[in-house]
Amino acid sequence: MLKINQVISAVAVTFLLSGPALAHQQHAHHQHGHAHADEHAEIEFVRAEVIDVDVEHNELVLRHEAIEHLNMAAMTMAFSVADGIDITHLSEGDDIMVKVERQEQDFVIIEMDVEQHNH
Ligand SMILES: [Cu+2]
Repeated sequence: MLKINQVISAVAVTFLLSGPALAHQQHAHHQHGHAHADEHAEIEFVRAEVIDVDVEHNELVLRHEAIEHLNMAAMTMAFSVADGIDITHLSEGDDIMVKVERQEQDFVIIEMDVEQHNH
């Protein structure tokens, strides 16, 4: 049985860890709204973390947040990268912003923004 102060500190730690993420989601939600959540929804930037870089096949494995216009929940998956986007400078753990477009059975990164470099 946990003592009450242990419970309180566990809650406090959870809040501290999730605070910035929650703040970002709320911010993103304001930008998206629901007015554009139809089949013609514009492609929005989504935040993603680089899990793996495959320069040879021009592919990225990303842990991405929910992608509204694709009706896709947050997950880790592989993406093709459009010609003209340079992924050679990316490495595991980088935070990036991407615009993803569905092309037939493929999900393609058509725009990319690198948020920060740790190297
Ligand atoms: Cu996905």
